Amino acid sequence: MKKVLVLNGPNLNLLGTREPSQYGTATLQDVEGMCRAAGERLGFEVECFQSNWEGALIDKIHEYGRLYKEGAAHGCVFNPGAFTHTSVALHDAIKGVDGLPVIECHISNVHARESFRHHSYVSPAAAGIVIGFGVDGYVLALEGLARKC
Ligand code: CA2
Repeated sequence: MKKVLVLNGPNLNLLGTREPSQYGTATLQDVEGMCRAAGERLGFEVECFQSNWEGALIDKIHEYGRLYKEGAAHGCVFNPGAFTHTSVALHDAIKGVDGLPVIECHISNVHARESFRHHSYVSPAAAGIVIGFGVDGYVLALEGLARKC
């Protein structure tokens, strides 16, 4: 069974504990459970990883780039958190793994928020983008990846 990485960036470990009007009440553990259940339905083995460190996210993308080349991974659903708006390094990491489909996912509609959230360094490197569907967006992104088989 091919692997799919559900990757979450900075502060997403706080999901469900604060700002429920923006991000809802589901915790990261709830989201990861939803993703694993969707993976079972779609025929993927879902691995979940969250880090507040940019380099750890980059290392994980590189690992999945290697797995993708070996035919052992199908893609990645990635919520880069605030690094979305700052990180050329994440853009380069996704471009650098060459081929691994990365679906960028945001819980909130970033375009309806502050202007500094309107630009994404990740979007030009992403295979698809899911924005503003709350935590259901992770499942929608996994379904999108399944259709890219
Ligand atoms: O809407 C999204 O998914 C974001 O990626 C979330 C990031 C934000 O910086 C992006 O602009 C949009 C923030 C994640 C922080 O999550 C928290 C959740 C609960 C309490 C505090 C932070």
